[in-house]
Amino acid sequence: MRIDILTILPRLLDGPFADSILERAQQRGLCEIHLHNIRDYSTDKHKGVDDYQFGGGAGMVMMIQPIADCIDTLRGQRNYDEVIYLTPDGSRLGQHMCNELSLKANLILVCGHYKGIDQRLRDHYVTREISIGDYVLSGGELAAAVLTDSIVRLIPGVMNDETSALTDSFQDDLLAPPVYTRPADYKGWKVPEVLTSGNARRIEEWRMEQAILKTQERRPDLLSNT
Ligand code: 6GU
Repeated sequence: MRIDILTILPRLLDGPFADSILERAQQRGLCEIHLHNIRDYSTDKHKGVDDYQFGGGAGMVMMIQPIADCIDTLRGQRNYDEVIYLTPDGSRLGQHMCNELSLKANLILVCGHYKGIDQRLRDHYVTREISIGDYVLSGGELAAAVLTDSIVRLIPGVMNDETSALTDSFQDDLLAPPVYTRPADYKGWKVPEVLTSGNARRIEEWRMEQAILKTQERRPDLLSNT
């Protein structure tokens, strides 16, 4: 998978992809993440990327030209499955969308700032608009980092234990059950007996029961999804 991220603040995204699972995914050749500074594509004499909005009002709008030229350049090099615009008014990201996007080959992510990007980009270039939740961030970069992490970790071979993505919270519309490690007794706080029983069937049943209980208690909305 290849992900191209368009941003006016590429440094904001240097950190998130340089460590851990995202670093390993790139080292293993399972994904490539390319950052593009939108300003580099500005044909404006001052390298401007934003301007006042038509009709007046506070807040700048990101101009169509630099972003359109950057996308055109990339599209001239390969086919893209989606051009995704990260925006609080997009469809809300969930595990099902992550699963779907993890099967794509080439994605463009566009990060907005200020009042957002010129609507004509959304009408003519963007194929999908995604929000990562009902709150407002100061720009799309952190949302792009969240989206990238959530999909890259699902690419086969990225996670060391191939089955562990399957037992994540949300993967089956259930929250994950409690987990424990050594010691089995810490200052009298004991690990549930079933987990040390060695009885695989009982352990599986206990985990499922705990997942359902936790989901009923914390996120009953997930149970009514199906
Ligand atoms: Cl994708 N962008 C911004 N700026 N804020 C957000 C968001 C995206 N998703 C939730 N809040």
